[in-house]
Amino acid sequence: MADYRLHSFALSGNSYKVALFLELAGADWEPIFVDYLGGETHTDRYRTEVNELGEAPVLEHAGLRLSQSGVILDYLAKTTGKFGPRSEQEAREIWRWVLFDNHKFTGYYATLRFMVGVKKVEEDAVTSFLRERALGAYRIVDKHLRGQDFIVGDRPTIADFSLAGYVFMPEPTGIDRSQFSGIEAWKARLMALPGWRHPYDILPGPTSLSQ
Ligand SMILES: N[C@@H](CCC(=O)N[C@@H](CS)C(=O)NCC(=O)O)C(=O)O
Repeated sequence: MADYRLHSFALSGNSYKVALFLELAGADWEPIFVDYLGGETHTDRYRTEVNELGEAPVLEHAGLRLSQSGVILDYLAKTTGKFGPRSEQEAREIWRWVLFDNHKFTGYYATLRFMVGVKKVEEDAVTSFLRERALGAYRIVDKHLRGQDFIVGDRPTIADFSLAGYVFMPEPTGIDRSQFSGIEAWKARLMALPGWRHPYDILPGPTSLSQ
């Protein structure tokens, strides 16, 4: 059995945040497929035995079972000594961006992408609201990244991996991401890191509803 076991699935950018860390850290890890599209996260078994929050990712390591990608990334940075803060000030900065990511940058974009890009629902007030909110978050991150190479400090940290959850996902959302030059350049820097892999190459399961 691998050192790290990640309950995850390919369509889940939140799972990718953790998988990307594990790949870049060269960790011994294996994915455990969560059949989200088949309703697994709604089952009593999943909520009792895997995660009472009914979500992926969940990381199993050294007898612990952890959920919430931000908490998992913090745990991994602390226990491996990689991609973490170098000071209290940096630790606060990392949490500031991870929380902004969970609430807005990933939060709105991931929901929009699932509805429009994966489920292909008709455009309505909800998709329009989500797109505006996602665009607002993208503008903020783009401006930040036009001023510096990585989210916090001058090197990749877990803050970058959190914000990177959905930026490589290919599904159309009605947002032209090429307009965000700061984010595009940052994505290229992440892709150049030794060990970088695309989410659909490292996480199990379908990448569309028709698979
Ligand atoms: N803030 C959480 C979000 C996790 C999340 O929403 N995961 C999705 C998959 S990407 C999920 O499992 N959703 C199940 C549901 O909402 O029913 C994190 O960062 O781990």
